[in-house]
Amino acid sequence: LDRIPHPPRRLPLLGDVLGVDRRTPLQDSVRLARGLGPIFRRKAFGNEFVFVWGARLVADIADESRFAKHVGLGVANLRPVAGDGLFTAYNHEPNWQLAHDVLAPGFSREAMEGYHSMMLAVAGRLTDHWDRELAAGHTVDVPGDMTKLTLETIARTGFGHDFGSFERSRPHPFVTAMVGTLTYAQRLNSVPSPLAPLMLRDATRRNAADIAHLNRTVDDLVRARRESGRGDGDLLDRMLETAHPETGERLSPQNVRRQVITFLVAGHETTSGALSFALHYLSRHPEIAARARAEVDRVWGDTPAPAYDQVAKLRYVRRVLDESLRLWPTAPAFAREARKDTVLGGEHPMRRGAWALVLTPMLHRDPEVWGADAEQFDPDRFDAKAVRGRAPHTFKPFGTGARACIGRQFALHEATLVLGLLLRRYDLRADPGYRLRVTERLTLMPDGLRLRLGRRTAPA
Ligand code: MNH
Repeated sequence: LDRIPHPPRRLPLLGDVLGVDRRTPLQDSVRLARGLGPIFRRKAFGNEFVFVWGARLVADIADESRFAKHVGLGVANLRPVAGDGLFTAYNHEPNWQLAHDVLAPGFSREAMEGYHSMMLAVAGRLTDHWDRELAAGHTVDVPGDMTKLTLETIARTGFGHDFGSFERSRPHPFVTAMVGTLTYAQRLNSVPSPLAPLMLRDATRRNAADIAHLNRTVDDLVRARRESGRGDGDLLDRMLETAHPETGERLSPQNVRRQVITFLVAGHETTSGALSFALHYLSRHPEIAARARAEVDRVWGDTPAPAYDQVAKLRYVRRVLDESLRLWPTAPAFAREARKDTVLGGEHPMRRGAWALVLTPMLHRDPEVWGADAEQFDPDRFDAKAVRGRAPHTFKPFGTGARACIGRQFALHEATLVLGLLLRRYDLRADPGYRLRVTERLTLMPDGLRLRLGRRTAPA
């Protein structure tokens, strides 16, 4: 451990808390990483965290025979919300494998094809809303509207539920409660744990109310389904009706509640951020937007409702999305623990159970992989030839290994479809005064991003 660099000025009890901002722990770590190199330590209130981001070390820590997911920090802080749901389950908890096996078919190609028309319908609500804003001469609230879109998409496709987000002027109370629990979980990391009950008394009370609200929403939704019968084999049907193919076991009611919360939260917040960052970059790079739109016109023609297969054919739009997730992976870190005593990168001994955080935004900017212009937005980094030339484990927005994101294809399909529809319909105009600011609540989101829309100018 002694050989791992850390910030120079340490305070006796507090650790490396100088110059940090409780609201931006991730961006502070990125700043520190630039000075300290591919592996470093940060100490806060007696806890010491190890971060790795150098491509060589990350490739090693991705080795599933020696390392596995670690449920720590932000993820562990969500246990009171999501319990042994898929995202927050410990590796050894039997409900992880059970839920994984029962729910994985809900993300197969066939299942995705089944969600497509609902995704299209939700996107139609968004464009109706944007058409009205455009006609009224208003700018649009990008993160707010992307959150409405992605919440409605996961709620309808997964659970047959309609939150009515686009009919509301304020965020749905479910979203407010969710943002509350995510923000609280992040704050817990920056408070000395023995003092947390004292320092966060009001916040803790609010958090309990937020969790109660999430539970109530989900219980209502499950009750409605039990009364109305089946939902065409959606995720909720699988949770309620499907037995494990080998053991015949089913999810318990308590576990179903945790899975529903997990999917409603994990299934929209990060996709919303990814879409928002992509729209920001498209508005800043008109030449890239023009190229993407030309592809949409070529592949989709003027069909009002692109088919499932026509989405994956938007190769360049997909590269825009990948490049946005490279610079701002909206789930910006994941933790790995040693499964046995081992040596990381041939240099750093780790005992069984020792863990480190992978700092994805820095991995995605490692100049040895991405070059000296790694800060530049350039979707061509993801053309087929460039991808083939890159080492494995250098692009990890969806985590790694057995515990990697189960919703990856879902998110990519949804986001590519929506970007295609928006590019085809609008000119996206940046506010020249806007500087990208990123808010953190475990996930990342561009703060205060608004765009001015134009009716698209004549087709190419
Ligand atoms: Mn998702 C796990 C990122 C969209 C449901 N997701 C992860 C992990 C990352 C991640 C990183 C691994 C975390 C860890 O190792 O601790 N997820 C994303 C991003 C997007 C995303 C960047 C969108 C862009 N995720 C989605 C969607 C869904 C979803 C959409 C559901 C419909 N994700 C999950 C679940 C897990 C997960 C569930 C936990 C999987 C497991 O541990 O088995």
